[in-house]
Amino acid sequence: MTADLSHLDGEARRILRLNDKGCYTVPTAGLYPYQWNWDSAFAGLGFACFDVNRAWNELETLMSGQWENGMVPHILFHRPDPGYFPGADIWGTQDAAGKGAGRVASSGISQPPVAASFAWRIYQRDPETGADRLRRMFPGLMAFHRWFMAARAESGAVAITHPWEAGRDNAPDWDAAMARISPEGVAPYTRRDTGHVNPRMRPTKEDYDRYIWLVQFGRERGWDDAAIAAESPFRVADPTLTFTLMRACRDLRLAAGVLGEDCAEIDGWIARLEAGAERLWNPETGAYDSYDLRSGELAGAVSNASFLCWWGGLADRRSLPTLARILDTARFALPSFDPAHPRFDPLRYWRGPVWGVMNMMAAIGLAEQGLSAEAARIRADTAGLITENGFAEYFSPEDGTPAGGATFTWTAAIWLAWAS
Ligand code: 9WN
Repeated sequence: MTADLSHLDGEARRILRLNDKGCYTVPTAGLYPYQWNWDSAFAGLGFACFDVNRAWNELETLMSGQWENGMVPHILFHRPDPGYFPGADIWGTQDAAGKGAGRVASSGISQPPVAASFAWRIYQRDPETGADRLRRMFPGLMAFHRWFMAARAESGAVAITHPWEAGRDNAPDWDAAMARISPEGVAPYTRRDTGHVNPRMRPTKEDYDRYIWLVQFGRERGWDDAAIAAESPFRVADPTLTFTLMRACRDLRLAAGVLGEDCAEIDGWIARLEAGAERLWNPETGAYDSYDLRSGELAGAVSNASFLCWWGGLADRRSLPTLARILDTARFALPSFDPAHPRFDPLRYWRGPVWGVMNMMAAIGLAEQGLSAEAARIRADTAGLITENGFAEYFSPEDGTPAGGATFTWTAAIWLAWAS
């Protein structure tokens, strides 16, 4: 007999409403009091399950923060809040080269571009009323992808200029690149995150010193993409950005089809990304990896982003044995880092814990490639983690311990849209 989990649907809707600030949603109150880029797109996907109009509003507010150069920032600081560090004053983007006048205060980097993918899904829920909203959003989404291809995809794969850009802040993927930074000249600062959640579950001080050093580095260059690309010691091609952009381009292409728009430019991006992704293939780990553009080395990191290749649309089975090994080792799939690696840490953020949003993308991609057993396992584990432990930010892959923030928007969203 299947258990009745409908009360969890109600709880998930309640969490989305709780974190709803009117026309945007915060990831969770306290710890993350602003609008984050990919969290917001997931929120839209969740809202689409019961309020399609609100879903479009979410994405429209996100796109309202788009810079003149096409970038959609990773944080929009709609209202100042002392509970989060670093705030708008530290990012100092008001005079940024690519921003344009009169824009909402924001960070100076982006995040995994899932917006087009979820706009497409929201549209599919209600094509009749959605066509108009999709049409109005289409040019902004095109500009966003064009910016990524021009500003971050010089290797074919998509690079991050800051660990926060991958959305996987302290993943071991960046350890070598981060170790090259000596964080001298970082102005004194006080972290706020460790006042909200157990420091054991967060990045270390060594990480934070470098995060802030990189923010200062970008600010000193007026957030000029070319200067940062030329001069920064940190530039790593990343599977999260590469595969989410690849997928978002495919979804944007579908949107272009129904809107009667030309697809040639998008086709060119997809071809470049497919060729570039090969640079991320690591034959030694048998999985997609991160590639340090400064040292020319692969990180040797098997992460949950490694398994976004199918979400990206690649019909590539080379990493299936590695996925099988990970699924055999982890009690709960998918850990964000290989449990067999000495750097695995079941509770420290992106160095081990399970993240529902990554699971959703990995499992949908697997199912689309006909790999239904793996997809079902990841979905069942995600549903079990939420059912047993609530709508936490992330979970231990060893025993399901809920970690990070509670009443988390994107966990509620993926429950409604996929896991339930
Ligand atoms: C920095 C909001 C965000 C997510 C990221 C996650 C975490 C921020 C932080 O929270 O990052 O952007 O301060 O820790 O790593 O993926 O978008 O939920």
